[in-house]
Order: sequence, then C-alpha cells, then structure tokens
Amino acid sequence: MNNPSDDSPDTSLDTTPRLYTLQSLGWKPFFQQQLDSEKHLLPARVSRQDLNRYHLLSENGPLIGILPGRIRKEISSKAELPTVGDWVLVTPAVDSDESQVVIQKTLDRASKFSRKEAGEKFDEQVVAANIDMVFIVTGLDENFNVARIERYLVLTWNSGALPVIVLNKTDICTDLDKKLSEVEEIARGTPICPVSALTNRGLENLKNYIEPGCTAAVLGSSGVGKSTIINNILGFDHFKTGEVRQTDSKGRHTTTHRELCLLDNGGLVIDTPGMREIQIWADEDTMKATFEDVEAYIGQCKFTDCQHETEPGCALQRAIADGQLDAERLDSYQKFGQEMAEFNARFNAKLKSERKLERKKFTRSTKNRPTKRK
Ligand SMILES: Nc1nc2c(ncn2[C@@H]2O[C@H](COP(=O)(O)OP(=O)(O)O)[C@@H](O)[C@H]2O)c(=O)[nH]1
Ligand SMILES: [Mg+2]
Ligand SMILES: [Zn+2]
Repeated sequence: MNNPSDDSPDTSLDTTPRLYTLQSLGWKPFFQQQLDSEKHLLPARVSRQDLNRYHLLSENGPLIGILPGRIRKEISSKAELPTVGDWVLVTPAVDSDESQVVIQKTLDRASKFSRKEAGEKFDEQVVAANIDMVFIVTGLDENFNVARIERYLVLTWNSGALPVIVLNKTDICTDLDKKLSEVEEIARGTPICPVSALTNRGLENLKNYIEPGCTAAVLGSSGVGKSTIINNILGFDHFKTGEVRQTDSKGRHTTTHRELCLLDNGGLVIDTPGMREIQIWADEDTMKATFEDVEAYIGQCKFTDCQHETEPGCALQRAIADGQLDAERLDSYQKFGQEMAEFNARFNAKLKSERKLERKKFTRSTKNRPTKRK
C-alpha cells in the first residue's frame, strides 16, 4: 500500500503497480555519478519509513527495503540512516517475495533538512533528504509567529534547498496585509504565498513552484494545514487531516509519519508531522547569511566589544533609531547568536568524543591483530 496513488478514487480499480522512471522520482546527475561504481545494484527512493521497513519507489515499482544490522552497527549518528527522500541501492532479498529487498548503501545526499533531535540528546535528525524546496507553512490564526518562520528559514538555508513561505488559512484572517508586511520584513526576498487550503486560493501557484523531478518538503507546526494543502494539490485525500483546538489553533498530530508522494505535474512532495521544537542544527555562516541585514552593521560600532544595547556609537541602535533596521531583527539575531555558541560548543564536544571512540576502536583492532610467529 505504499504506492501514493493507491488511495486515489481514479486508480482504485487499477491493480497494476505504477512504474516510475528514475527522473520522475527525482534522480539527478549527482546520484548517477555515485552509481557508476555500483552498477549491479538497483537505485530506489525512500518514500516512507515504518521502523525497519522502508517503503521504496523504484523503476521496478514499489518495494519494501530492509536495513541489515551491519549498517546499523557501522553508523555513529542516526542521521546516517536512510530517511525519507534518500536514494538507496538495493539487492533482491533471498527467500522472500519479489517486492522485498535489502538496502546495501545510502547515496550521498544532495541536500538535507536537519534539526537537533527533540529532547535532551544532542544529535542530528534529518527530517527530509534530497529536497529542492522547503514549504514553510504557518497558519494565519493563533499559530502565526514570525520568529518561528525566521527559525525555519535559517534551517532551510542550511539544508541546501530553497525556502517558500506559505501562509495558510487566509479565509479566516482579518489582517492579512499587516501579517504580510511583518513576514516581508524577515523574508528578505524569499517568496511568500498566502493560500487557503479551504478555498483553494493560491494553491495552483504553490504547485507551480514544484517543477518536474523536484522535491518539496512541507514543514511547519501541527495543525497549520500541511496535509490539507498536499491533498488539494494531489487532487485526492491521501493524507489524514485533523481538527485543531479552538483555543490555541494547535493540531493534534494527525500526521504521524513522513511520506513522499508524486504529483500529476511531475513534482514530488513530502508531508511531515508537525514539529514541536525546531532546535537549531546549522552552521554559523548560514545563520549570519540569513541575517545579512543585521550583519551589515556588525563591526561598525564605536566599541569592538559592543553589546548593541545602550553603548554610545552603536551602529545597530543607530540603524534602529533611523528606521533602517527592525529592533526585533536585532533581538532575533542576538538570540540566534547565543544559541549558535551553545550549539558549536556541544557540536565540538560531540566531534571530540567521536574521534576518541574511533581512536579506541583503532588501537583495539591493531592490538588484536595476530602477530607473525618468528
Ligand atoms: N479555515 C481553514 N482551515 C484549514 C485550512 N487548511 C487546513 N485547515 C484545517 O486545519 C486543520 C488541520 O489541518 P491539517 O492539514 O491536518 O494540518 P497539519 O497538521 O499541518 O497537516 C484541519 O481541520 C483542516 O481542515 C484553511 O486554509 N483554512
Ligand atoms: Mg498533517
Ligand atoms: Zn553596537
């Protein structure tokens, strides 16, 4: 049941599996290069993961991929395991039906949207791999939060994909112009699409952003309408959608898994469950590039150690007073700066402990190496 068209009323009588070409699944020269030395293996794209069962789409139709324990043992971070959007190379499984295969290798990713894994643990979670675009969806209701969009923008610029800001539920918004101008302030040229998944406003335009063979990940809090938007651009109800609480517009996490599916215009989309926290997993340069409007004034203050608060000769405070810069932008920039410093410290500590572990493994393996008898 992993064929995305299985739920379509139009194809429900058609029992032949849908065949795909690699191009229609998003194959690019970058992946082809990696295949050249592995020609005996079959490439397939991960469309969904259920624990150890990977739903795959390939030129041979839908497949179920199993990950051997060997691969799980080799990795140092869960981020190295295949995830939705990844390209894997598979071989037929012995003693099983034809649709079951063994995943032998994950191809290097062209892009990936990462965040820090939720909770205390410090590790990377790859939310979606090999994506060309990220639709950052926000509801124009109680969910509306500019700082959150800023955060998604930093992570998206870090992913290697291009962001599109989607403001959903225009049908219930009474101050769209005000909200639009607030978003424009932080978007800095990123396209902004006001849409309504209820009335279909703007959805055709949104769909047109996804060119044939391109993959868009749809991200945002629970209840903002991600699944409703995707169902509407798919043209049928593939994904379950949920009620939102009246009090705070929060959804109830109706979508519990990530899934890639194909659009009739040749594009691909990935639906995702809402993320409660999106802690940063990005490099500092990306963060700074996202805040280039603020960065432009850094280094211009009278004091080199200026905290940009009440010091005389502060270029940032002057820019704010002159109306050149939004005070909230500086505020966000400083908050990200603190978060970045913390991230860098934890990241470097993680690297260090990983290296230590590798050294240990290495010395152990050389110690155990049989020595030649004299
Ligand atoms: N008024 C309004 N409600 C919407 C719109 N889009 C989605 N919804 C409702 O918002 C709720 C959550 O939608 P869902 O697609 O499940 O959100 P998701 O968690 O982001 O996937 C559902 O009750 C939808 O009917 C919209 O454009 N306008
Ligand atoms: Mg959903
Ligand atoms: Zn200053």
